[in-house]
Amino acid sequence: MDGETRILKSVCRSCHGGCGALLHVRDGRLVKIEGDRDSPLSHGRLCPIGTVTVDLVNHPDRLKHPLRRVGPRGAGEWQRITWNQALDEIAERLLEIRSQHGPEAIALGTGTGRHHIRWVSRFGHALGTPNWCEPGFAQCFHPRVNTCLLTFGDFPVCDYTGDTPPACMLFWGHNPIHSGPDGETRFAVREALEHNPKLIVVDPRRTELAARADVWLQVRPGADDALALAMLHVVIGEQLYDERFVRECTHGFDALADAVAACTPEWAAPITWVPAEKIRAAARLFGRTRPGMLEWGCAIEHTPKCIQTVRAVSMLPVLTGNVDVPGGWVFGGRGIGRFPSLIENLTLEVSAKRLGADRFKLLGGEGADLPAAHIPTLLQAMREGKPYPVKAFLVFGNNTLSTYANAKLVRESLMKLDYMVCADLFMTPTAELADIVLPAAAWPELDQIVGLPTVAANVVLAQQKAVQVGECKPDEEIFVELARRMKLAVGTESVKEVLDAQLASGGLGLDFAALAREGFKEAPLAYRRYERSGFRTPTGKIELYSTRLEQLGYPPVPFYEEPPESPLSAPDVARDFPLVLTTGGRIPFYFNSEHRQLANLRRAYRDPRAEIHPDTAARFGIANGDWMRIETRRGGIRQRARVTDGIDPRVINVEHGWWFPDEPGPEYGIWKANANVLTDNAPPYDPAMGTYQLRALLCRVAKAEASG
Ligand SMILES: Nc1nc2c(c(=O)[nH]1)N[C@H]1C(S)=C(S)[C@@H](COP(=O)(O)OP(=O)(O)OC[C@H]3O[C@@H](n4cnc5c(=O)[nH]c(N)nc54)[C@H](O)[C@@H]3O)O[C@H]1N2
Ligand SMILES: Nc1nc2c(c(=O)[nH]1)N[C@H]1C(S)=C(S)[C@@H](COP(=O)(O)OP(=O)(O)OC[C@H]3O[C@@H](n4cnc5c(=O)[nH]c(N)nc54)[C@H](O)[C@@H]3O)O[C@H]1N2
Ligand code: SF4
Ligand SMILES: [Mo]
Repeated sequence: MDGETRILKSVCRSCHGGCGALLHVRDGRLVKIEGDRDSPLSHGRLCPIGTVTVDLVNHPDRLKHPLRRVGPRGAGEWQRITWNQALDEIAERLLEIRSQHGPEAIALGTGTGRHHIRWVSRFGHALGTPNWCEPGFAQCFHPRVNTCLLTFGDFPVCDYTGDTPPACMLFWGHNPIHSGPDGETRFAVREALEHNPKLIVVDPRRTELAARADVWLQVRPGADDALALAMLHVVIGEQLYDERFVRECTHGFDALADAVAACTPEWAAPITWVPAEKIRAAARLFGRTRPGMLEWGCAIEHTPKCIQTVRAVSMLPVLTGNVDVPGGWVFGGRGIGRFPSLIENLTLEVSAKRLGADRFKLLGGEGADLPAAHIPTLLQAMREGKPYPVKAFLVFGNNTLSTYANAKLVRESLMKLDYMVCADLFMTPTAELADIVLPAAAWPELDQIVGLPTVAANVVLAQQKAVQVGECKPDEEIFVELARRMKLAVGTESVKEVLDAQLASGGLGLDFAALAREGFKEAPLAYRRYERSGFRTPTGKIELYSTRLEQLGYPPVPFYEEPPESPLSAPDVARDFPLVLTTGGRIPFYFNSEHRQLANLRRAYRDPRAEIHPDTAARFGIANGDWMRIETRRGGIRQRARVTDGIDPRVINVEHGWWFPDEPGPEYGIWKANANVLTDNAPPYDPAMGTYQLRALLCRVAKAEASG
């Protein structure tokens, strides 16, 4: 009715998502958002990004209808077309490329934790290609997930929804106060902090958490493995471990004890830049204060030794018996059910063609939970046609030029494609390289089920369509329509049918319409399930010595290895690039490369900032707020100097995700401040996961002449 306001319960997905949201709709328009106090996860709170959802949805620059390129690729000349024209053309071109070059010549890309992420690989599997990718996959969360599935048989998360708060919290390469990382985690962390637990923070920067920590370990970027091994050395050497839990529930304790025998805090100090007594203090505090939680983040997944670092860090809660106990690490209940990934549609022969699968078995092969292609190998296939040509790339929700390592080489690779499609909310420097651009629906414009893997492991929520904007379509629907037009044998069911089937297999006893009415449903959380059923690993125990990794051909026990471009491993490079670079620490106003269009957020946080110590700044004549040039062997960018003694004089931290939608297209300033001009996608990679170098690199700085 005209003028009447409807309020719909939904779930914010402006980041990975999870915060309960009430969407106010009047005359078919989103007019207000507020936090849903009934939400079991966020209790009515929203972060700055969630708060401006109305501006996001109604932004004048939203893509509102499909576009076809008319000029040369990347020239920024576009013509409006209808959905029918766009979908018919895409279907036809994909069928053509598939029949000429094989289905594996079509690759799909997406972004982190999107509502539609699993639909991207599903559509790929339906059309017969094993090549889909996501820039965080080898570097974000999945290394932790895949490693834990192999060595714990499940993925442990922090117990925030139970009755027992943690007595000790260890934050490792993770700043959830800013990052979430599954939105509502930031609020759960704050609630846990109200109980005044002991705090240990491993971070090269003095974050808000580090500032209030009992022990702050200011680690050299990329030296986390040495630090974790030294802490394990102390926990074992000083018998701070839970003897019963270790004996009954773990496999390979003696092998681990042997591996860390030489890793004394004195050995680790010069490697990690953390004094030995601090390493001891942290290990003792974590060993003696129960229950303890580990909150870990993507910082340990941004170097090529990611899996061994993840393994080493994960053993701290294990040895101290903080697994599957109230207030510790728990295994969430599952209510969301199995997503029909259609992976069974790929024959073994086709799966074996997944780029990188032969080498990186935890990313793309038999050790992977949801196998994905290796990005540097995929880009090489685009550029050089080796090991076989990749001709088409369909990007559903990723700003490839911004978030893939070595952005200049990424552009060169994309320019070699025969056919590129981009679905996004806004025109981006990446979408400008496409043949067809599709207007995607934002989260308040679609139905989905939300069952996040961290805090919300035992909660399933409904995201509901509140409004329609222009001709925007949910990504899920685009896939269904393409599958139908291509006359694929599978993947043609409606979105509603898939959501209902997924809920049915989760066993909560309700379909999507019922979930949407109720808002959310909690599955019961049980502790110490292992006492009845053991762990789902070959030995039935948590594998400190991993039999599965050994079987896959990877080292079964963690060890220390220098990052490839560090002052210790590459002293020749360090002569010209003497500072250690880390990138990407999250800021609360933007999600990766997004939201720079939103005036309210830009007012709060106008420019990119790079952190530098006052001594280093003085050495190069840089003052707080100056534009500073940061260079690596790959290239140079500018960010504004944030001069702070919260960072080591030898370290520089740059923000990632920056481009400037307010500057002229088709580049929108993508080369000015983009952290990934600095990063590297060349080998070496993590041998199991294919991870490349986003952090722990070498750089130099200088004062920049003008803002540019
Ligand atoms: N507001 C907001 N929220 C986000 C995102 C966003 O862009 N904005 N991004 C989302 C995504 S994709 C992810 S993966 C998560 C990431 O969120 P987190 O996992 O919290 O990761 P970061 O904030 O990138 O880095 C965490 C901390 O690691 C530190 N660090 C840097 N290098 C190293 C190192 O070598 N070792 C150690 N131990 N620490 C290091 C940084 O200083 C930073 O404080 O956040 C998600 N949530
Ligand atoms: N140097 C450096 N690089 C990094 C990182 C770092 O720390 N340092 N972090 C890495 C990590 S952990 C990650 S996860 C990746 C993140 O990489 P991505 O998750 O791919 O993030 P973006 O590249 O910002 O792409 C998101 C795009 O999706 C669009 N979008 C938003 N919602 C929708 C939707 O519903 N549908 C569609 N079709 N589009 C939508 C947005 O407008 C935006 O253009 O970046 C990685 N890159
Ligand atoms: S934390 Fe994420 S889910 Fe929560 S309000 Fe912010 S953007 Fe939305
Ligand atoms: Mo990520």
